[in-house]
Amino acid sequence: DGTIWFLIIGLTIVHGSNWVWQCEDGYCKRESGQTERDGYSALKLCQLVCSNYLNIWPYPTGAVKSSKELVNINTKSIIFHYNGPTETVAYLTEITKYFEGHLKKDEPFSCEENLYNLKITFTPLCKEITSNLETNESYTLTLDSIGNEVNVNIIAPTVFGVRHGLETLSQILVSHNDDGSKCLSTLSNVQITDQPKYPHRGLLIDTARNYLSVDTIKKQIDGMAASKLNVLHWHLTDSQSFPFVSVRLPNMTKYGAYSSKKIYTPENIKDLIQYAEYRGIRIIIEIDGPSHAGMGWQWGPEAGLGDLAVCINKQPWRSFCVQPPCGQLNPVNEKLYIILRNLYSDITDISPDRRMFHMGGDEVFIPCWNSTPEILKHLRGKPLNEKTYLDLWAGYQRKNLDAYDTAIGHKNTSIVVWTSHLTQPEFIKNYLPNDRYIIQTWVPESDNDLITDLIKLGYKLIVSTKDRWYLDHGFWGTTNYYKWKTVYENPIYEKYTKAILGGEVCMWGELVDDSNIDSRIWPRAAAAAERMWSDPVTTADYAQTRFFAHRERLIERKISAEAVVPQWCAENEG
Ligand code: CP6
Repeated sequence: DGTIWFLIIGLTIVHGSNWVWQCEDGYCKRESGQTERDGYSALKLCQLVCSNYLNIWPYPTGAVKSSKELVNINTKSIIFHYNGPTETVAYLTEITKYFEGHLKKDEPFSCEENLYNLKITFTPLCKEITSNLETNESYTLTLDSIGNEVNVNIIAPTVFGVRHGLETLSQILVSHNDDGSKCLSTLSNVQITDQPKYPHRGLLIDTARNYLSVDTIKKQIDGMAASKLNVLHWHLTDSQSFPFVSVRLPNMTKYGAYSSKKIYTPENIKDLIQYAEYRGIRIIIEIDGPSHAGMGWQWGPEAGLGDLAVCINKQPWRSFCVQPPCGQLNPVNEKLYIILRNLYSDITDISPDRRMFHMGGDEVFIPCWNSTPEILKHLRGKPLNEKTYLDLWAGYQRKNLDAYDTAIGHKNTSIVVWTSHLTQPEFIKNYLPNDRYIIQTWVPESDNDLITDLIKLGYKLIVSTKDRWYLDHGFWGTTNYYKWKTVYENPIYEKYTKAILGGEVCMWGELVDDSNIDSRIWPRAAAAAERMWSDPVTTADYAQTRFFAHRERLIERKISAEAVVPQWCAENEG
């Protein structure tokens, strides 16, 4: 017995052997009087027909048009056509591989009737295969059914747009098996135009508080790709550990890594950069300093270089840093800048063409420097006030930037720093040129003024609203039904100007490692992804049906996204 589709104008009913869903006002409901509870997977199919945005997450910003008619795909007959510059073929071949993985063809489809062959044509117009802030990520997707063929055309300026289009396609190909025969279905006609509102849509991971395996990082990249996030901000080092293997400075991991296995070699990092690029994601590395640096930096004296970092493991910075051991780089040791240059040369060897680099700059604790004899000696004759320490810090930052530019051989990299004392509006313009620096804000939502002041001063911003987009906060607070809504409703659109490049949700690593990071990040990071891609004017309530479906999609892709409601709600409120 196959599945029968009833199509009535204005009311769509999706029928299987034991279940009936009907679409009313954009929502799928169980047909009244039905007592059989089984049939959850068919809900997806009803929602594809019923939901305004075809259950796509994040929802497209351009037109979405579709028929209400479902067709079944012959999974044994999926063909790809590459219709663009030869430089793009390798990239496109790679994206088709994981697209086919998402279809789970290894679990055989038993659907046999009225099968359509699927032909997918990719047309990227440009040959570039690396992305940056200017990359055009738009695409158009058209799907038509003719005879026994479903023809999909994805046309885009870049392979990155094509990839987004293929991601969208994978979201409107729904596999379901409630009536005993597993089918892959889609709509008979679809037209979508789409492009993101913000060019920088990021997730921060922190591999210094707790080590994350390469596979765990790849899993986060998979979740990002599913949600059209495009920047992985890798907070690679911090006070607690230094897992980055510097070829020029092997002491960094010898002293800094948690173990000889908890490290990232240049090969690991190159592999991750490539893996991410094939998923539309650029990796931005952060080496935090002058604060948030401790373990890994202890070997200066023994090498005759003096103290590279100070205050390591000292009171009262133990309590300030929440966890020991702490430390700060020693700005008055000129050898420090040679070490930094070598570190940057290693990073350049790994990724020579990167356009953005993160230098941290957060949470410098003046009393650390203010109690270090070597630094006090250096400042002799100057008043020991805030201005003097900010000048010292700014001097560090200037030499740090020089070290970086020397290592990479040009001055074209955009440098990101966190908001800090140094980025206060009254100081920043003297210290950080706005054509070199991008500021990442982590102030709470209530601190609008800082954001508008920085924009007035000509800075470009990345927004990480602390009380909404710090994913560890949701954990410190109570678990509740609104966790994802808090993330979703971050109103960055209210401040939308060309100065806001986008944002990042942050997964600080103190309380996560391989064992629990998936569920701490997902599906909430996807809520932020829709904010940054679509910038919806509607509240989370309007998105929840699709959000629950996206969470299921992440689970299907083996990302352990946490439950956001009882299944009952997904069945009855959606
Ligand atoms: N680590 C680093 C952190 C934080 C920052 N930088 C942080 C600070 C306050 C909160 C959460 C995280 N753990 N390097 C600040 C940017 Cl509430």
